[in-house]
Amino acid sequence: LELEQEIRGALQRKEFEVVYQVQVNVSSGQITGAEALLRWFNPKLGQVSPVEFIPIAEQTGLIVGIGEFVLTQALSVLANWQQQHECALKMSVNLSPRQFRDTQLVDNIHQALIQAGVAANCLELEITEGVLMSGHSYIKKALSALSGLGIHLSMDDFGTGYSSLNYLRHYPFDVLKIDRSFVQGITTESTDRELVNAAIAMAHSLNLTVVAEGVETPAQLQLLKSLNCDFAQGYLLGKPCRSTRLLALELMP
Ligand code: G
Ligand code: G
Ligand code: MN
Ligand code: NA
Repeated sequence: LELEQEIRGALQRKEFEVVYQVQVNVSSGQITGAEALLRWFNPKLGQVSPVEFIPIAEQTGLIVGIGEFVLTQALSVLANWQQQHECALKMSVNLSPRQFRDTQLVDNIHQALIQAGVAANCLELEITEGVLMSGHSYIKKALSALSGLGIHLSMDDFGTGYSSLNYLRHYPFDVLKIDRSFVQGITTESTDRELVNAAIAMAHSLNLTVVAEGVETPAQLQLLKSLNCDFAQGYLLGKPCRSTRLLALELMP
């Protein structure tokens, strides 16, 4: 309850910040985009992890305002980043289930793109199985509408859920993000390596691109390259950083 009270005022007090973790083309090593990740620093509670406060923000509906904040920040940073490099860099933003109950979600995202002057196909929305699990028809409608605008949809944490394959059949995904728990094991566990290999092959046969999450070692990156993984993200390539740092990065390795 204390957490809920603090979340209520956090937007007004400007305690939220968005940080950015780069995504890299595995074969060229070039930075192609970033994932926006929310951070909260509260004077009383200190740094609070999204794992702790996002579920509460979801239950209370506060995630709607917070989500709008993240999207606005991320698109504004993306516009600057693209202008600076004169190239179509991409931005990934996480969406949580409760945000889909907002009937204005699709309109708001569309307006935010126009406001920022960013092309729809440079925005990627990361969806977890939790979003799809309810099977509500309005979720399917919203995802189709977002896809129709040209926005890319990415299945986050792939491999950890119960029926990710079934969701790939029924929703217009463009990107598959392999969960870092699989990536961690690829150089030591042959099972993990084979699962990642199969996931990449399957994704490619469905015309999806693949992002490997949580890449921490050069050996993991090398192996992902041999498996034809398209993009990688993780501490090896860059920890989440502030926008000022992101804008100062060289894109080429
Ligand atoms: O970066 P970090 O390890 O703190 O992220 C923890 C979890 O919080 C991840 O699962 C991530 O997807 C989620 N998360 C981070 N930022 C956002 C956000 O802006 N919106 C939502 N819905 N989830 C986020
Ligand atoms: O669940 P999602 O993939 O949206 O969230 C990404 C989470 O993973 C964030 O909390 C981010 O800080 C964390 N993360 C990013 N790169 C790495 C990594 O290389 N290793 C580990 N252990 N965590 C990472
Ligand atoms: Mn994510
Ligand atoms: Na993930």
